[in-house]
This record gives sequence, C-alpha cells and structure tokens, in this order.
Amino acid sequence: MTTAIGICKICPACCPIEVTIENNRATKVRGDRTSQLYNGYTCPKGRTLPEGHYAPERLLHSQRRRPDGGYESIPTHQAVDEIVDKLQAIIAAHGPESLAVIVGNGLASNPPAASMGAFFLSALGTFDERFFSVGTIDQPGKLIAQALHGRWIPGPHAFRDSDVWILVGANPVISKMGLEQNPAQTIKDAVKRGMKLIVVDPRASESATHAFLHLQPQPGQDATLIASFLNVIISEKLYDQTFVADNAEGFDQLARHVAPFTPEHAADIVGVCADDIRQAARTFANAERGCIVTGTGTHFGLHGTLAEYLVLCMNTLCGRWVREGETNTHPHVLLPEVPVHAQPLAPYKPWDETIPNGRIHGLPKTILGATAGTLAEEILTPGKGQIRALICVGSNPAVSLPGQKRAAEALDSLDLLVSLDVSMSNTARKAHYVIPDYMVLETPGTTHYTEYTKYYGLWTHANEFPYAMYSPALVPPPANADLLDPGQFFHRLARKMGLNMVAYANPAGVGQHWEKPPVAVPLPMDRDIGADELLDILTTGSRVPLEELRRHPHGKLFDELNDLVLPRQADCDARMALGEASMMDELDLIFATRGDAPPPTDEFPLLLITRRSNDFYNSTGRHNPKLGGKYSYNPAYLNPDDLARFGISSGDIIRVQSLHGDIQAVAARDARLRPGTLSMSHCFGTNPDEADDPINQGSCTSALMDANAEFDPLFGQPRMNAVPVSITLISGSAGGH
Ligand SMILES: Nc1nc2c(c(=O)[nH]1)N[C@H]1C(S)=C(S)[C@@H](COP(=O)(O)OP(=O)(O)OC[C@H]3O[C@@H](n4cnc5c(=O)[nH]c(N)nc54)[C@H](O)[C@@H]3O)O[C@H]1N2
Ligand SMILES: Nc1nc2c(c(=O)[nH]1)N[C@H]1C(S)=C(S)[C@@H](COP(=O)(O)OP(=O)(O)OC[C@H]3O[C@@H](n4cnc5c(=O)[nH]c(N)nc54)[C@H](O)[C@@H]3O)O[C@H]1N2
Ligand code: SF4
Ligand SMILES: [Mo]
Repeated sequence: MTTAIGICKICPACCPIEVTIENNRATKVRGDRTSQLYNGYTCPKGRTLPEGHYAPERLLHSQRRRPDGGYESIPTHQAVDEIVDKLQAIIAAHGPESLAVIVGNGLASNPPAASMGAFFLSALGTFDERFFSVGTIDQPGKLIAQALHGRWIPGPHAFRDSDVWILVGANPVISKMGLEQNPAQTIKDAVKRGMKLIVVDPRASESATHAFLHLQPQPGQDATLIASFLNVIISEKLYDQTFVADNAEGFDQLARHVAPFTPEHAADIVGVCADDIRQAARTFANAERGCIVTGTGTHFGLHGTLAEYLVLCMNTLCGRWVREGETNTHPHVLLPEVPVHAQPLAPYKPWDETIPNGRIHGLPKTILGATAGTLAEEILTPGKGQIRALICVGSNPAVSLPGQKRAAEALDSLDLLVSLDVSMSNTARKAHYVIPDYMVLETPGTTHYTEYTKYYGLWTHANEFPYAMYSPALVPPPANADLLDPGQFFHRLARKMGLNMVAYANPAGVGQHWEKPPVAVPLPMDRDIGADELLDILTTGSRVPLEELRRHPHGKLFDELNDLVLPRQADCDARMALGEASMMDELDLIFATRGDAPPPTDEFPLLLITRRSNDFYNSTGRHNPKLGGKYSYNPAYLNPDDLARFGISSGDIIRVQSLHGDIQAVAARDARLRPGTLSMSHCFGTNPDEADDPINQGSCTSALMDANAEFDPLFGQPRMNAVPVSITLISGSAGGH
C-alpha cells in the first residue's frame, strides 16, 4: 500500500488529494492536509473517485453500434481506423464543414484534450464555425459584456480582502465557481472578518446561509434589479467620481437609462422590498472593497448579457478594480509573464458586421464562435455547411442541450456520431462509435486552465492566488482496458488524414483583449504525443516552467509572483464604456416590457429554475455506485406551500409540463425556495426513445425547453431558466429524498 498526491480534476476547483493505492488501484481519496491553500478540503465527488474508476459501468473498450442498435466491443485502433474512413468519405462528399466537435465538462479532467479538438479543426480550416463548446450555453454573456465594457487588466477586488460582496444567481458553496478552496469555509471566514455578504437568489441557497442580506427575487429579472441598484447609487451620488472620470466614459447615458428603474419599479417586478434594494445598493457602495458578480441563475435567462454589463458598470462606478500599487487579483504562474498596468483594455464590438449572418436564426458571427444553442439546427438544416458528423468529447449533448427532443432528433440523424466518454452516457447510447477515455487518476494534469478562465469574465473559476500544481498520472487504467486519450485521438485522426496540426499554446487573452497572443507550436506528426509532452507544449512561455512545478508535488503558492500593479501607461487612452448603445437599448426594452420572465399564469403557475447538486457534476457521477447509490435522480424541489397547493407530497412522482414538453420527476420539499418556483438540476434522465425512469435515472429538464422558441439574438442561447411550468400528481410516494 502506498499513498500519492494528485489533483482531483473532476471540476476546476482542482483540490489536491492524497490517494491510497493498493495493487495498482486507488482505494481511498482524501484531501491533502498539507496543501497550503486547501487545508485538506474535498467534496463527495472527489472522495468517491475510486468507486467511479472501478464502477461496473466504466467503459473499458471501444464500442461499435450494430445494425440492431446494440453495441459490440472492438479494438480501439480499429475503431479509430473505421472512424477515419467514414470521416474522409463524409468530408469528400460534403466538405470539411460537415464535421463538428463539441467539448464539455468531462474534459475538466483533461483540458488539453479540448485544445487538441480545436487544433484538429484548425488544421481542417473549420475551427471558427465547427468547434462547439458547452461554454456557449453556460454564461457566454460574461465574455460579450466584458467586450462591450472593456476589461480592467489587474482584475476586480479579490474576495479574500473585500468587505462587501454581492452574489447574484451564483451558489459557490456547491458549484465552487468563483471560490475554489473550500468555499463554505471561505465565506464563513469572510463574514467573521466583517464582510457583508448579499445574496440574490430565489432560494436561500447554501451560499446565503451567512448572508447579511438575502434578496429572494422572482426568477429571470436580475437585469431589472441590478439596474435599480445603479439607480440608487447614481441618484444618491454614492459612486467614485474620480475613478469614473479617469477611467470610464458614457456615465451620462447610463444615468439617463437607469433613471426609470427606481427601487419601487424594480420591487414591483422583481417581487422584493424596495427598502431591501436601497439597503443592498447603499451597503455595496459605502463599503471600501468588494464586487457584485453573477452566475448561471442570471445567465440562463434572456438578458444575461445585459445583467452582466450592468454588474460591470456597478463595479466600475464604485471603483472596484485593483489599482496601482495593489496586488494583481489573478497572478500568473503557468500563464506567461505580462505587464500589469492599472488600466483597461478598450471595449470592442464582439460581433462582426462584415460577415454574412449564420445559417441558423441569422445570428451574427461573434467572438464565441459556434454556439451550442444552435447545434441541433446546424445538424438538421439542409444546405451547404450542414453537419453530418459529430465528435462529442467529454460532453453529453443528449441531455445537456436545451430542447432535448430536437437534440435527439438531430443526433439520431447524423451519418456519424462519435462519443469519447468514460461510460455509456445518454449521448454514447446514440453514437455509432464510443471511445473509452482515461479517468482523473490515470492522467497527468495541472491547474493551468483555472488561471486562464479569468479572461472569460468576472467570477469564473479563476484563482485569486499565485498558486499552481502539477500531478502525474497516479494509477494505471484497469488491466486489459483499451483506452485512448481524446487528445491522442485527434492527433491520430490528423495523422491518418494527412493533416499538420499546430498547437496555439498558452494565450493570455481572448477575443480582441490580448495581454499576450498564443505561441504557435507545430506538433510532431510522425509519432504519438505523450500526455505529459502535451502539457509542456501547452504551457510554453509559462512564468514558472512546468519542470519547476513538478518539483513541488503538493502544489505551491508562489508568493514572490504576487506582483504589484504598475501605474497607467502615459500613452493609454482606453476607457471602460458605461453607456454602450446596444445595452442601453436593451435597458429601455426591459423597462417597457417589464423585464424578462413571463408572470405565472393559470396554465403554468410555476417557474422552473436551475441549481447544482453537490454529488454530481452535471451528469458526471451518475454511474458512480457510491454517489448514485444514495439517490440517483434530481429531485423536483418545491416550497411546502406549493406542495400543499397542488396536493403533492415529498417523494410523489409528478408530471412537469411546459409549453415545449413534459417530464416525470420525484417531488421534494424545500422550504428555502421562493414560492412559485420549481428548482431542479440538469443533465439527468433518459433519452426520448427510452422509457421514463424518474427514480433511477432522474429527469431531463432540457426537455422542457425549446432552443428555437426564445433565444439570445447574438449567441442563440435559449431560455434555460424561469421556464413556465405546471405540475400534476402521477403517483404516490417513491421514497423521498
Ligand atoms: N436544462 C439545463 N440544461 C443545461 C444546464 C442547466 O442548468 N439546465 N446547464 C448548462 C451548462 S452550464 C453546461 S456547462 C452544460 C454541460 O453540458 P455537458 O458538458 O455536455 O454535460 P456533462 O454532463 O458535464 O457531460 C460530461 C460528459 O463527460 C463524461 N465524462 C466524465 N468524465 C470524463 C473523462 O474523464 N473523460 C471523458 N472523455 N469524458 C468524461 C460524462 O460521462 C458525461 O457524459 O449543460 C448545460 N445545459
Ligand atoms: N457540485 C457541482 N458543481 C458544479 C456543477 C455541478 O453540476 N455540480 N456544474 C458546474 C457548471 S457546468 C457550472 S456552469 C457552474 C455554475 O455555477 P453557479 O452559477 O454558481 O451555479 P448554481 O450552483 O446552480 O447556482 C445558481 C443559483 O442561481 C439561483 N437562481 C436560479 N434562477 C435565478 C434567477 O433568475 N436569478 C437569480 N438571482 N438567481 C437564480 C439558483 O437558485 C442557484 O442557487 O457550476 C459548476 N460546478
Ligand atoms: S469535484 Fe470536489 S474534490 Fe474534486 S476538485 Fe471539485 S470540489 Fe474538489
Ligand atoms: Mo456550465
């Protein structure tokens, strides 16, 4: 028996773990108590890694679909050869744009594989159009809003030394989004230190437990609420006039457009008290340090970009960006060295008007590239560019794409569907070929990606400390397994197809906001690339060489890299935009239409909202007997008043119906939920051609959505929150949760 130190890479929190290994198998995982930052923290997903790795449902051999719909194991090298033959035939007949790749959260354990998918499509010349990431049905409005507002190079105030913080539609205690290290303890400590935490959430979430003020809004109305915070801050002159004068423009436009959003107007729409709105805005503005940030609860509605833009404006108005002489919030360790001046990168338009609009809904071309909200239509819409082959890598679009039925129709219609996964996921069960991947403890990894996410906007998974860690592969895969790393998979496809791949390594920036562009590194095409070799390539030019990091097996806090922010450069004339025209138009629109979400009706008296389960990472964990053994479904949480109103008890099987579809679900009581809301997590359930199984498989909330009904006009993300639904009883108690 030995122990080894590694990283739990199920989610970007990257907790350091101590793994007990017996006979080449991991038998126990606990937090690395010597870690400087994490102090031994892990969550149930990390602690059950061994059960996940050796689950009976773990996929160990490539699967080929038989004509009768069943699957047979074939050698992985043969599967790759057959896939190449089919891809070449499809490309010869329909062009390279008929092949798409979609990457998802299963690659949190292996971000370089997602990059290799991108480099493969770059080699085919179709990256911009055909590389889909689930990030575009997550919080893409953060990147768009940041482009429109401008990006402050040294970053926002850090959570660790702030005295106020507003969380809107985010629940880091469960999601770890924004706070990577033991978020519950971090929040508790911050509040003890004197931080006033304000939480805006229709549910008294786990993160709201220590809140100074909890606003429990009607779902889908965050933009109106934040506009009213701005109204108070501007009308009571609580903003930082010097910072605004020096670093921003458009104040007068913003002031004019938020003027109608009085606390009374917002209170009426959002369903909270006007005095609480005033108190939240004043508490925020009167504090010295701290930010307002958003999460998926805000972005799954239709005005996520606007809400984010207003959040950026509120932080700018109150000067909540790190200044000259202070410590840079997101210091680089594995990212390259860049100068950090107290100044913004100028706003720009994140869409390109010179290029004809896309095939679907006439959406423009944006910095987000291909967007997952349109994937089903890209497959089903005939004409040049129709997708005929799809490679799903660590993604599960059969349950994660909004509009499950249409997504299934699209996936079923493909000439070739390949899934690279670790189990027969919903998507794998539709694929022609399934290629089994290594799991977390079998691959090397780093914390590189958590440094990079800061470029995608505020409150992403970015780390606030100059901390980094490398982990080698800790255990070999189970004996006789015939696995293939997805990065290798793409490299082999390219080699067999005669393509030259170039890695675009270690960029510091995204869109048109660059601190340092990527380094082009041609990849060797005459041999395999090892996983470790790829990590080295992708961290080219890092501030601390990966080789050096490998000498610190417990990870390291590089305090000496806590650089101080330099003064604004004399020739910098960039200013952050407070009054961007399209955002101001949208503000006027939501004032006129009373916001986003439709009010409850007799037909659909409840609004479905999103949440995350601590035991599952979207669909990852459903095949882990230790996690799924406790309960294997996603409960339909309802306030006790609503349970009583509809004559339903905890544990009953109910039908949830929307305008677009219906699902069966197990009802559960949640007294912390705003009445009138139904709160469920996602990526559960069976496929439309399989029987409903709400107790063993849970329920697919995406079936209640329609990607073509209401969507963002820039990036096509459909309404995924505040979805009007009704519920009816199907049958009595199934056991309860
Ligand atoms: N209705 C609704 N829909 C949603 C959301 C919602 O809240 N509500 N949330 C949206 C959001 S924010 C996101 S990001 C997407 C998520 O969308 P996806 O990323 O498509 O969903 P996941 O369930 O995370 O898919 C992960 C897949 O990777 C597999 N996997 C796990 N570990 C590994 C591994 O080591 N290697 C490989 N190759 N595969 C692995 C899992 O088995 C699973 O099939 O869903 C979106 N869809
Ligand atoms: N344990 C675990 N961690 C995860 C995941 C997981 O599945 N499990 N998924 C990962 C992924 S893909 C992502 S994108 C991140 C997301 O990370 P977060 O954005 O922090 O996601 P949630 O934890 O769902 O928190 C969203 C909160 O918004 C609230 N909410 C719902 N509707 C509204 C609304 O209209 N307005 C407001 N103000 N609040 C609303 C919900 O009640 C919920 O508490 O989490 C990641 N981390
Ligand atoms: S899944 Fe849990 S243990 Fe693993 S990195 Fe995320 S928070 Fe840490
Ligand atoms: Mo996500």
